[in-house]
This record gives sequence, C-alpha cells and structure tokens, in this order.
Amino acid sequence: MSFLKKLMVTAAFSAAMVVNAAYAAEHVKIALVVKSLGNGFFDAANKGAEEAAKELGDVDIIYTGPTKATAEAQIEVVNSLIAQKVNAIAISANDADALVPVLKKAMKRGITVISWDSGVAKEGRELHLNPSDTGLIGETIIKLAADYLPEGGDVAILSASSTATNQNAWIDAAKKILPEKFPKIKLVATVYGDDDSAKSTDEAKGLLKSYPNLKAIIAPTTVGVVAAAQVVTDEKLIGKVNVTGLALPSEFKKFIDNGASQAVALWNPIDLGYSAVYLAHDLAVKKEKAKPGATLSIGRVGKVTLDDTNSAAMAPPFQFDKTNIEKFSKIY
Ligand code: RAM
Repeated sequence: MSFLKKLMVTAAFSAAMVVNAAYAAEHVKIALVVKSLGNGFFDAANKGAEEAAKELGDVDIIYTGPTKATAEAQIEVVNSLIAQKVNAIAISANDADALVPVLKKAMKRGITVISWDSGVAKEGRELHLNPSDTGLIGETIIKLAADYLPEGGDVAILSASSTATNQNAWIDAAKKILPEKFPKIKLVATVYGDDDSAKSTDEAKGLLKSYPNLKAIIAPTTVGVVAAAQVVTDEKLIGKVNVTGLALPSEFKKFIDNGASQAVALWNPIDLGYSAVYLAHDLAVKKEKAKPGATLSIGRVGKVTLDDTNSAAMAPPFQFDKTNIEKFSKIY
C-alpha cells in the first residue's frame, strides 16, 4: 500500500472510531423492563418507548422482561442489565419490595432507576410514574360494574399476581370506597391469575363455580379481563355475568361486540411507555433531578409533578364501550 493510501485508510479508521466513541458516549441505553413478555399492554408501551427514543434522538431502548410475571425472574433480568452497563432502567415491578436490593445495586453503579405502571418502594427507585391517580382507578373499576347493576349484586375481582403493586393499590382503593359509594355492590372474592392466560382462565372458571350468583367479574389486568370474557362467552353466560376492568381495546373489542362486556377502561399504554422513557432519559443525562415538588417534562404528553414520595400520575383513564371501542382498537 502506498504511503498516501495507508494514510487515508488510517484516517478513515480513526474517523470511524471517533464516531463510534461519540455514539457510545452520547447514546443513552434505557432498559424498559416489563412484568412479563408476551403481554400486549407492554408491547404497546414499548411502541411509545420507541417513539420517545426517536424523538429524543440519543436513546437506545432495550425492551426486556421475564417470561413469567415474578419478582425473582425480574431480579435476574436486572442483574443482567447491570452487567450490560445500561444507563437507565425503567421497570414495571412484580413486587414493590423484593426488587429493592437489586435496584439499589443498580443505582450505586450509577444507573438511573425509575418505576412506571407498577411501582417499586421509594428506596428502590428515583421516581415512580403511575398511569393515573390510584384512587380514581380503584373507583373506576367498581363503577364500571355498578353502572350496569342498578339493583346491586355480587362481584368478584380477578387480579394479576398477588404481589403486583399496581393492582394491589387499585384493589385497596376500590375496597375503601365500596361501602360508601356503592353500598349495593358486594365484593365476594379476589383471586389472582398472575397475568397468565391459562391461570386467569382457571381462576375465572373457579369464580363462576364458587359463586353462582355472580353478576360481574372485574379484572384490573388486560390479561385477566380477556381470559374472563372468553370464559363467560364459552360458558354461555353472556347477559348473566358482565366482565369488566382494564382492557386493551385491540384485544377486547370482540367481547364488547359479543356482549360479554358492557364497558371497560384504560389509559393510553403508548403514552405511558413514551412518558417513562422521557423521564428516565432526562434523569440519566442529568437534565432533571427527581425530588418532591419537581415538575418534569413528559414530552408531547405534558408535564408531571412529583409528590412527597417522588411519584406522579400521567392522565385519567378512558372508558370504552360499543360507541368508541372500534376507533381505539385500531390504536392500542
Ligand atoms: C396488565 C398488567 C399491567 C397493568 C395492565 C392494566 O397488562 O398487569 O401492569 O397496568 O394490565
């Protein structure tokens, strides 16, 4: 190789090195850790995460989670993200406390940690983003059943896992307002389908068997609500048992159409993933600091203000029924 050619090759090589180094230095690796993979709700959140990454320009998203919605499996996932030296972890937790030690370890190594959707206890993250106000969701899930039970009656809850922070908080809130606001509604049982279709199906069948007078199944989980509506459909109980709760319109439209459900609710999961990435990014690049009272940007979704536990809520949920589910089912 001539001297000149050698010089050109070396120059091109160094330029590439500089670009790579800049890329590595500037790109913020944000891991979106979900309760479990294969859940359409989280896939929709990931769409929003990718949208935020594109908009921010300097973000790479690592979408990850265990196959089963357990804290133990998520601890393994987090350990591997620490080893990969990601810049930020945004987690929807399967347990508020069990993940604290591993997330503390991540923070000690300089990784920004936030929780979203399903929270981690205060000491295990910098901030938590709730989809909506917890009390409002608790009231909404009962109202969704009560609206179609003017005479009142027995209802049961089919939840996700028994340690899920978000569902437990909504159920607590629902139980609190029940006696005062919905005196004719009687909550006879709460069971757990672990955000697993097969387990949720079994639990829904069990409820119908144990409580023959059941008027509604309330499933505050997008996985459980589909399983319950399918069981009510298969057991020819449409018109007798109303299935309601939190559902992804794209997965649930057929059960509004066939009458297994009158109405369900949810916030926008795309916006939730988008907002989580915005927050994780701004903390990771030190543009913002998480502290009580701080108002932080969530891009096109707006702004949130942190409370004294460094938590905030994104937006109120929407209700879906025959009049609008078609439209929303095309979005998420
Ligand atoms: C399931 C998950 C998620 C919850 C939704 C409503 O997909 O449990 O955490 O927010 O339902």
